[in-house]
Amino acid sequence: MSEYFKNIKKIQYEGPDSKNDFSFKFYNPEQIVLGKPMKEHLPFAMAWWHNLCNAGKDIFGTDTADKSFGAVPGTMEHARAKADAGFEMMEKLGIEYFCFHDVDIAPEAADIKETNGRLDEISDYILEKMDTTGIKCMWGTANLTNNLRYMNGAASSNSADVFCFAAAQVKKSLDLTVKFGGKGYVFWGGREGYETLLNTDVRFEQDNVANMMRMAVEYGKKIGFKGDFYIEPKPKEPMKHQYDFDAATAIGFLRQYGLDEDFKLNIEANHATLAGHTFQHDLRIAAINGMLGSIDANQGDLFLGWDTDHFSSNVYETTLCMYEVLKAGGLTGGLNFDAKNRRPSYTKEDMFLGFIMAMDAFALGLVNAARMIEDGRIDSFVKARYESFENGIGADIIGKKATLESLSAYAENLGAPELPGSGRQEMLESILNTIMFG
Ligand code: XUL
Ligand code: CO
Repeated sequence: MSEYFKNIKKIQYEGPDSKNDFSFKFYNPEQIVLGKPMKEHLPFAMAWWHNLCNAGKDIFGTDTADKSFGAVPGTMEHARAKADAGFEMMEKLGIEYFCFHDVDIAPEAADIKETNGRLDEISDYILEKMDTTGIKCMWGTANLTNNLRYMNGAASSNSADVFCFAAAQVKKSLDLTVKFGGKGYVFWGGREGYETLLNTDVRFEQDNVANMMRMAVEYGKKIGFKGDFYIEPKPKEPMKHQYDFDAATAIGFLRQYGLDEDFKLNIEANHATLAGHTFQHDLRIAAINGMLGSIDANQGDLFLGWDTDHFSSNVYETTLCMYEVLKAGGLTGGLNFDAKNRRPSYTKEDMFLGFIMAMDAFALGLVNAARMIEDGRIDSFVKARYESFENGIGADIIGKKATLESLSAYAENLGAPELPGSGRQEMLESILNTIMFG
């Protein structure tokens, strides 16, 4: 087995004064934050698809990066070379998990039986590498978007045969996830949505998406899957409208179909911003509903209307993300870098530099979030803001002792209410800046 990244050694923590680009400035895996090592707060994962498959193609131009890893693309030799390169990178970066789609790890054949044979073969190979390195699987999923047959959706397709193919891929991907001891299984509804309501029965399609998920839960139980199922919300792209629009929509869907006990959410930063929310908003909505399971850690470009999957560099975003994670008591999954280099950053070195930058950005975010919690000013401001509900009429409302009549009588006696108190947004933003840079 050859070494692909020969000129890159294991990436070490050297601190913020280091001028070595191939070192961590802030990610110090053993540093204790709120009582436990940074690496336990930040279970990072490598996304097989972006890191080992995507080579920079866009609709106006071809690949810029060489992801052949010395083999002919589309062959099983290439599949093994990708695994070798991926494990070498994870080891050198100190990344302990990976996430994968079925088609990322072995090339799809024309016949699904043959594809499954290839998946058996490559998963044996990957399992051996997991054993020797200690690297684990965070989550698996099925790619139900690329193949032509999914042009009208997979579980939401108008074709029963296509639904069956999707089911077969979900089954195999769950088998692989269990084989790898994965912590979770993701449903990202890539083409589960519509282009026009003129040809779409939304009720029918949503029922069928839930049908597929219910079957996955049942099959998971049969084969001993102990992890979480996750929905990864996204509002659009590739479809004009996708059914799992955002966290709130996905939670409503799961509750409607009685799937909320078996599913949590995998929140992706760039998907939240495409839905017109902040990353923190979708994390908070998932968290307050007990459904914050895992995170696709990336960043979007707010000037563009599509999923750009940048490596995260925005420390405000990583700080507020880690603030939500810490307050939620952690994740059942982790932080999967569903991120890719920009097209002109096409070298092997760039592959490492993207991860180094993003791992540092999350380390900074973690430290800042811990400081926000230890500082306590933001938390106590929020608590004090609602203190009129702690006793008197407010407590009656919370305790469900009030009625519209009793509240109306109270209001009549009140004269004019006091104004509700300043929101102090600027003061709070200043506190945040002081915590981050003080
Ligand atoms: C697509 C996306 C996917 C999922 C897994 O926008 O985020 O890569 O994370 O299918
Ligand atoms: Co994603």
